[in-house]
Amino acid sequence: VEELVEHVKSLGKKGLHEEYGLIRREPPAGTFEVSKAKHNVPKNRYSDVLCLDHSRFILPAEENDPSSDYINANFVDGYMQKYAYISTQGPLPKTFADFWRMVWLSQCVTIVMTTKTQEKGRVKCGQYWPEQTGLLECGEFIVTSTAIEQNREYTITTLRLLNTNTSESRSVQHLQFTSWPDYGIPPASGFLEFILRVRACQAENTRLLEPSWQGHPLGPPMVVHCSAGIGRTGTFINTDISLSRLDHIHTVNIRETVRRIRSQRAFSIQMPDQYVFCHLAVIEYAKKHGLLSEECPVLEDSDSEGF
Ligand code: PTR
Ligand code: PTR
Repeated sequence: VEELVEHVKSLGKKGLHEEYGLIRREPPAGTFEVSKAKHNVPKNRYSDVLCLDHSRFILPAEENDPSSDYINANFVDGYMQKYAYISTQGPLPKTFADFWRMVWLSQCVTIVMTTKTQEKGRVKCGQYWPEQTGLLECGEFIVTSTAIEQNREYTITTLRLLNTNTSESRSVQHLQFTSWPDYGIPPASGFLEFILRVRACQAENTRLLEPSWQGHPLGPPMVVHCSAGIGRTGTFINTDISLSRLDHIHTVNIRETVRRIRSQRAFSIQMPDQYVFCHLAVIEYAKKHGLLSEECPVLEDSDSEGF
């Protein structure tokens, strides 16, 4: 961590923005052909946020509709864990059923949402789950909300997902972080608390899964989304990976982690300040866990404005 602090101190906010600029200039790590196919275009929330072919989540195509295998979602590896996350856009009404098919097929038990459904009067994500205790039908699934825990910066909803084709049902936890502005950065301490809650839910829900998961204590992929599934989602995943790495081998490499995430979910981390925030969140965590002294200054006051 000391190295990270030195790096942040020596580059300052401006230098980190430049470092991020270099990462952004690298060409994408593959093609976007399936995203661009005519019948799939309406399934993308943003025409400029497409998903890489090589890492996309492929749904089983329905007979007589080959395009039904597409959803704007990519697998992203975690710290020492392949397929730890599925990084995706905020579902559109016409993709709600596809989203729930993906959750079902991936055996996901934890959904992380880092946006509100509306911000500044604009729709950022569809209401694809029942918000209050209630019920929502999406394709072959019936989603029931059974409990809600409301906190200042996040809300946890317990959902029951019923597959009407097989009559099986599963419990899924939905964790929504509600204090993150689009294109902005969240309050670091609230965000860290949120990540710890997400991890606890994932661990607990994995324990409740069939014995087949017992050799995989980290569990099935977590589905993570915001509006486009790149800015806030990328920042969440980067922070989660960096904290795991810090816990295990006491080092982080944010630049390389961001590059690796982008090689699987293109355009991840959307704003220069989100890149700076990835550093500050790790430093905040290190301070909280006694790996750094609380007083250790990192950015100049003028630099840390807004953090
Ligand atoms: N075309 C959109 C835009 O220009 O705003 C794409 C976009 C939207 C990109 C939101 C990133 C966004 O943020 P996030 O990934 O955090 O939802
Ligand atoms: N609305 C986003 C923007 O204009 O910043 C859309 C976008 C997202 C554009 C990613 C380009 C992007 O690619 P890169 O991150 O490689 O510049």
